[in-house]
Amino acid sequence: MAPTESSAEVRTSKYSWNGEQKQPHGQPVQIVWRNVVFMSLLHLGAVYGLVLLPQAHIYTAVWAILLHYFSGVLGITAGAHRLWAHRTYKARLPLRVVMAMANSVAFQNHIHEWSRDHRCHHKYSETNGDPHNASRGFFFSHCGWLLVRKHPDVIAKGKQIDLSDLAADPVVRFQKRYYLPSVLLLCFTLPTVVPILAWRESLTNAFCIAVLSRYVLTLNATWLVNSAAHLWGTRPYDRSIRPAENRFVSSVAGGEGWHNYHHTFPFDYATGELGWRLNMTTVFIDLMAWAGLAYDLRTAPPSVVRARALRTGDGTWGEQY
Ligand code: ST9
Ligand code: ZN
Ligand code: ZN
Repeated sequence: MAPTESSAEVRTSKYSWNGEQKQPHGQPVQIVWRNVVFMSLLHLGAVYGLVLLPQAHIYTAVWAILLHYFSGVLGITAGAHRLWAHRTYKARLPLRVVMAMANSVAFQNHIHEWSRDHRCHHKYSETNGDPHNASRGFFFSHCGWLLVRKHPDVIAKGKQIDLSDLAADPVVRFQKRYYLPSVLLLCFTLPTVVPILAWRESLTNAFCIAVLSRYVLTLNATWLVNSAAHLWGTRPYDRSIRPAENRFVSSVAGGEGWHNYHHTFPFDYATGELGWRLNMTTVFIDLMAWAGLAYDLRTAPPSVVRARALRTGDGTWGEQY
């Protein structure tokens, strides 16, 4: 049943759970029940996978962790985020192909859609044009935005964003065209079949641990960047914006929790100024550059970072060293 305007108002409270008043979005919330059911079942299945863990083969757990990092670091942070959404460096064809495959393992929308929404997030941050507008609270920015129809501003503003570079990349076009089959094969089928054939794992263990628990782990690590790292932490580079430096999020999200830095210097491939510290993705990109597969890495000069921190930061710059 489609929710009415008044029922939507009952559902949306005036305050975020950190006590800040939310920005009015002036729209009835239209819940997409298919997504609510899918996400709920997925999370229940993921918990069941954790229950099965003690009786599973140790290799199944190792396999799930490997898939988590492969999809999270290559597919999302180094791939969709730092390469395709922000163009912070360039990558040669073989690396782009592997990262596009890893992106399908992550099943977080294809690269074109992910990058489009992420460019909206940066350009219209914390307004109705931001798909996961954190001024609407923790839950909305974490995963609630995937359970409701988008605010019309997201679509209207998003249409003004230049996506020609994505349309020109044959790897992005191919992955978009064959997205569903690639997800069925790389996110669901192969992760289940490998443990069954290679170390005789049971179908239930393989599917629940290497698919459901692993997928939900990567999703929540990613979502924390949009929720927790937009709420909690210091703001050494720009105190006027919500994104913050969040050590916990950086440790679980491959280095993406240095979010005040990232929103201030979005062109920087390292998304932080602490080098390899809690930043596995920077380690990966540096290794790829060393191997000649990544090049033209862009960074913010230290003098510019320092000047900006002294001018607009909250006074905590330097404390992170
Ligand atoms: C997921 C994404 O989880 C997560 C993104 C996170 C970002 C994090 C960033 C920081 C990086 C951190 C990385 C950490 C990694 C950790 C690693 C650990 C080691 N502009 O969308 P529709 C138009 S996905 C312009 O259906 P509705 C467009 O024409 C999870 N236009 O809107 C579109 O048609 P098309 C799995 C736009 O109907 C049309 O509108 N996936 C824009 O309101 C309709 O679009 C899901 O759960 C725009 N921005 O539905 C799927 N947007 O696409 C969830 C739309 O054909 N999605 N248009 O061009 C849905 O079901 C729906 O999108 C909806 C909205 C229900 C949410
Ligand atoms: Zn970004
Ligand atoms: Zn952000």
